[in-house]
Amino acid sequence: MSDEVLIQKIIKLKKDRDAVILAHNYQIGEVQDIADFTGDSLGLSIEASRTKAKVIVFCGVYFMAETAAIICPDRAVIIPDENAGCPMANMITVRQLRETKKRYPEAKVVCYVNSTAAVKAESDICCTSANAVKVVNSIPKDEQIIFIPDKSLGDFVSKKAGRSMILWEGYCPTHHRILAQDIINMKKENPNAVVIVHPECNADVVELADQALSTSGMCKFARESDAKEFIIGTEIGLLHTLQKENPDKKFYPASRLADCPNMKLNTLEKILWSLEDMVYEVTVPEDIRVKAWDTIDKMLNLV
Ligand code: CIZ
Ligand code: SF4
Repeated sequence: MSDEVLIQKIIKLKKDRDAVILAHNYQIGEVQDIADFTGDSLGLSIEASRTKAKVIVFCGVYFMAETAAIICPDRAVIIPDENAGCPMANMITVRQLRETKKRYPEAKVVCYVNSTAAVKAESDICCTSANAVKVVNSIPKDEQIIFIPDKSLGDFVSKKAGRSMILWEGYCPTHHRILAQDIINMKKENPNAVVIVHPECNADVVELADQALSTSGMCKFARESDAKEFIIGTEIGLLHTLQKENPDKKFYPASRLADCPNMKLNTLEKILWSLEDMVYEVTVPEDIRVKAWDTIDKMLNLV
């Protein structure tokens, strides 16, 4: 089936099913182009809660679809490929978190949105890469913080907020593929380009950048900046969004190896199949959903 036929079939079925398609900024271009909304994981879930559609097709990784299921309990949330997990989110289990909390009973747990619903339910407050510094600053200075699961974002926030935290040893394998030497080489080749990287990158990469921003922050920065060229240190799917939104500017990937295989599991064919068969439905048990919602809601009240 050609892409054109696939697209027409998806558009028709989307209407019949009363569905909305959400695509994360790291999805392949064709998937982003067919989506009703593109954005970061939290922005997409909030967008979903505002639409009246009965079905949410979440093109992203599993924790993102879970976040939509937590925020929109009255809709059916489906993910085109149920194997699209996030290795970083899976680097901490509920049992490990409970053990850690026992060792530091007074500490507050700040969990990055890249975490499972069950881990969110065991945490005090959620954060995204766009609001992590604000969330951490909202906790009184004399209180200890356990930051999970991303040690790189944790280290970045710890430096920005000027306080030490207990960091879980998780990381994003895709962002860690971007090396400091890549930034040095790219800067030499493109001396006029502004370097923007994601705080999930290693600290030595972040140190060489002009800006360290979330994906939504990168989109805003690129839109508002007078610069014409940018070196982008994040998952390469974002280049599609940036180029589409700023056709007169140039975007270079810091490393072409920053390609998340999990994000790339969703394809046009799988979107069509998921709408045909209403698979794979993502549900969160109600007791976990309520607790995880509370963790997310505390963040939303702050920002
Ligand atoms: O929250 C998201 O969508 C992620 C994983 C990254 C970002 O910076 O937007
Ligand atoms: Fe997880 Fe990294 Fe892939 Fe995002 S890019 S889904 S954090 S592995």
